[in-house]
Amino acid sequence: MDPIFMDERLKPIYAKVRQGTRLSKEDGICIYQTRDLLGAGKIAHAARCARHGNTAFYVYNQHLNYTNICKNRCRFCAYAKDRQESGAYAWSIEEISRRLMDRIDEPVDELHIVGGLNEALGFDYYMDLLKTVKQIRPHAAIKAFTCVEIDYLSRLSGLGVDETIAHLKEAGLDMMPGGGAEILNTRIHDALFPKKIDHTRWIEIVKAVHKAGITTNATMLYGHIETIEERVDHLITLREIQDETHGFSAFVPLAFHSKNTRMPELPPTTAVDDLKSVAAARLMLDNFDHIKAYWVMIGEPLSQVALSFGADDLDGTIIEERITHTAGASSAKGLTREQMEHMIRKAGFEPVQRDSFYNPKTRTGR
Ligand code: V47
Ligand code: SF4
Repeated sequence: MDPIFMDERLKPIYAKVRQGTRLSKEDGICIYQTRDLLGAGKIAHAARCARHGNTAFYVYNQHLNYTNICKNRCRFCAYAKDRQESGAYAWSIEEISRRLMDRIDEPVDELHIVGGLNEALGFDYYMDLLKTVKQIRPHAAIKAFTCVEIDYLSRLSGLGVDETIAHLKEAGLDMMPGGGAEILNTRIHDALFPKKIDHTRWIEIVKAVHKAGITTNATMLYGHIETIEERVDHLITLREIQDETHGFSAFVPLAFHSKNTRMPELPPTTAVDDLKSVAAARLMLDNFDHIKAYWVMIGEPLSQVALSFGADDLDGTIIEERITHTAGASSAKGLTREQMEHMIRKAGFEPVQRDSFYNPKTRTGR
């Protein structure tokens, strides 16, 4: 039986999704604008279940933010500091080894490594970082650096983008997270992150990374000054890249947190907007397998609900998240495997612990 929609405009969208017809920009805008949140959620849930049934994924991961010193100083970022500011840090390779060794008895499958653009660190530092992490954790995947860092490293090393990626891959880079895209458009770039690479360069780099056989995630930072149309355009741009490269693994909507940023007056995103962002992503990104509800940003309770609005993945255990907590996130800094599984089960789904490439983990050994 077809679901009952309070908003008649959702009926043709549901029909398209059932037939496997691609949604238009207007459909995307409608999903965001509708007052029928549950109707939009039902369509997204149907699309999610068609791909993943009752499964909800999570990964046992550890975040390492090797430096918060960054020359870009994006307006939305609470994490970055200037070198001389109090609280600025850059971890030595020894410090990184220590942090890995501190948790060596835990079954970590993924190391999520990102940092600021710190001009005191040479290209050798990045190579040593990857090699050291691989040596200490040979069986964990290294998910490191955004396209912003790849562009920076290519300039730092004087190597072209392709050669830079090849060196990083050789040193142990397995995949890349989705950060740095923000909203892929010139207006937002110029207003919020003028020193960071723009959307043209981000697209150029992500395509080069995919061509080199490295998969990446994609993100969208929402809830600041962007319009709904700009959000939908962002999703369509990602969909077009995916048609060409098939290199995106998951999409992660990132809810803006304003505390300690240069836009402290902006209110937090609402639960309705967070859920619509998940649903719109699931429905517009018909060529993405995975949509993540990043519990750190939207909180543990809402991420449970998001599993019924199109999300199939809750990201991971994390343990020490810094970027969003510096900007005021009130979620936990990390969760245990038991807590992740409890959250998923209580939301009515079957938890599957995965590796970075969505292969289910068997529970024997590390
Ligand atoms: O690029 C920065 C965002 C990103 C704030 O790929 C902020 O699996 C909210 O990309 N409020 C980094 N967001 C984090 C990221 C990520 C996180 C988890 C999983 C994955 C993945 C990727 O965080 C940045 C920027 O878009 N960010 N400041 C803020 N104040
Ligand atoms: Fe630097 Fe990234 Fe923060 Fe921008 S978002 S200031 S590039 S660390």
